[in-house]
Amino acid sequence: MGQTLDQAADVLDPLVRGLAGAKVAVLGHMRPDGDCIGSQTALCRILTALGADARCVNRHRVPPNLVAYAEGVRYDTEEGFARRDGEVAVAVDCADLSRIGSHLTDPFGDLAGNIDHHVSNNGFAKVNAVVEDAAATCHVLAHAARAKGWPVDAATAASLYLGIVTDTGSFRFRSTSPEVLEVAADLIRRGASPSLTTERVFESESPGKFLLVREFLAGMRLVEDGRVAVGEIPRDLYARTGTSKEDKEGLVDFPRSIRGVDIAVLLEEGADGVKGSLRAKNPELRLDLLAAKLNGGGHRLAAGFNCLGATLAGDRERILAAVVAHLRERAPR
Ligand SMILES: [Mn+2]
Repeated sequence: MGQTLDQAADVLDPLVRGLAGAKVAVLGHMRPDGDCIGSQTALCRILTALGADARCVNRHRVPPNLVAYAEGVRYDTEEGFARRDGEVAVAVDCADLSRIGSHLTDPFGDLAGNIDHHVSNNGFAKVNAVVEDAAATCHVLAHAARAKGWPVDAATAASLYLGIVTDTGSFRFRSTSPEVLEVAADLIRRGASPSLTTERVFESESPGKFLLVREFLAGMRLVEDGRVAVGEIPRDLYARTGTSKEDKEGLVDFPRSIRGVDIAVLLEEGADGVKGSLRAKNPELRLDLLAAKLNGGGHRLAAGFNCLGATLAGDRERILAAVVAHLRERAPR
């Protein structure tokens, strides 16, 4: 799957306009991030403005620092979820159906749409708009909105801007192209606020987050001659610091930011296993392929995996060995 932004807009325009009058569930991935919430709420508003009866549905709630972006939009979680009569579903920012959860996807059968930018997306819906080169799913949507004249009010612009800011690391990552900045400029003209976004998203941390970061940094270590940096979230850390999984956002940037580190690894231990986040600066390292070896997927520079039944004590060395072997294979020194 690989479309350009223009091709995606051409495919999306008849889908989005064709949903006027229909009941639509805009599905996002579990544990939603800024791009997921941004694209869910933006598409929901656009569909509503075009005459659809749309709502957002996600396994998990809106993270507290992103609640403002869902204001005025119906957002339902898995609890008590039921498909409405005749309702169709469109997925945003989901590499595959498992990221949404079968409880939410099964009632729909085939999904009507799939809007995404993950390189591993296999095109699971009837209409697929997957732009691997896009900086964010919100980038795909913002480009289509501009190209096709979809209604974008200030709240929609703020949501689209949110996804672009978070997925580009505040316009720092490789995906930050002139085109991304032009789309972002257009969203600011339509009412998105860079300073308000920063304040809401990056400067609204809980006091517990500070304790979490302190412990996370204390446990960080370098392996493979400093080419791999690893940080861990042991099973009891959230409880000890009064935080939750939602506070994990941004932690992986610490190992990523060290000079000489090729691959940053965040290992999070939960009741059902160890989840991993991978980050790199060189796309040749193909973290999507590394994650696939560990039951995961994602992008070349940012990927994740899930080792079911694993523990940090029992499996960290095995996981790190896989990371190191991949690094040596892709970029020997
Ligand atoms: Mn995304």
